[in-house]
Amino acid sequence: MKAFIKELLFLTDLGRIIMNLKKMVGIAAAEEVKDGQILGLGTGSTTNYFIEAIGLKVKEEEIKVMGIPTSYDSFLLAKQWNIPVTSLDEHDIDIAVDGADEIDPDLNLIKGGGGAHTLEKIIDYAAAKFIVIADDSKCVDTLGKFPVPLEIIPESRKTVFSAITDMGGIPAIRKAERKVGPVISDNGNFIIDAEFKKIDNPIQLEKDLNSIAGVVENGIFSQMTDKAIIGTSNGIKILK
Ligand code: ABF
Repeated sequence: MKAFIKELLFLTDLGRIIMNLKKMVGIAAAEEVKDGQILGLGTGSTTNYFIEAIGLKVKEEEIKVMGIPTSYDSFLLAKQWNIPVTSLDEHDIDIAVDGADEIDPDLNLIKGGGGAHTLEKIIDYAAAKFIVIADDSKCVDTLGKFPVPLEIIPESRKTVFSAITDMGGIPAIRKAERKVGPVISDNGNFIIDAEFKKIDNPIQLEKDLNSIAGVVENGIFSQMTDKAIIGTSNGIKILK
């Protein structure tokens, strides 16, 4: 708690508000979890609050759950909170909880700002129930302002770029901050970002991008979200 208060002191007013909204939705999603469930553990700063809230439930309420992490980051956080970790080989997922970069009114998403969207998609899509959590800055009328992340096989860069350009997108290799070279995914591939500006048909674009040879997975998640828990300055809004 002390650390949380200290963290707040260093944030701008807007940063503090968004952080509180993220925490609020992380806790709200954790309240939906029941003893004995298998959880998909998403990635990102919002989902981190969900994982922490589950960790507290494991510690204080002694609930027995298991998590299937969507990245090394969520794996490490789950371990830190003593949440037992399992895999899709061994268990089916009851609920997956994950963040998003953009959410449209039909609950289509853009994800992958953290570069973990391939495993996120495998785990989120496999869950009996997929809940997305976010602050309301992520809600948009139409997807596309946020570029679509794609994980690609490094050798396919040139041909993938030209296919994306033919589809009206502007692709760019994601560069690592504070480090030379491209971002490398948990699976050892390149992450690229493709700007489409306005995506009128996310269902079709999700399929089209995955049909390009060399694309491992793209960050459009269409028609798979069961529920969105959105943090607003007036409290929590539920979209279904
Ligand atoms: C992951 O984290 C992503 O797929 C999405 O890119 C991002 C959202 O980040 P944050 O919760 O930090 O805003 O869920």
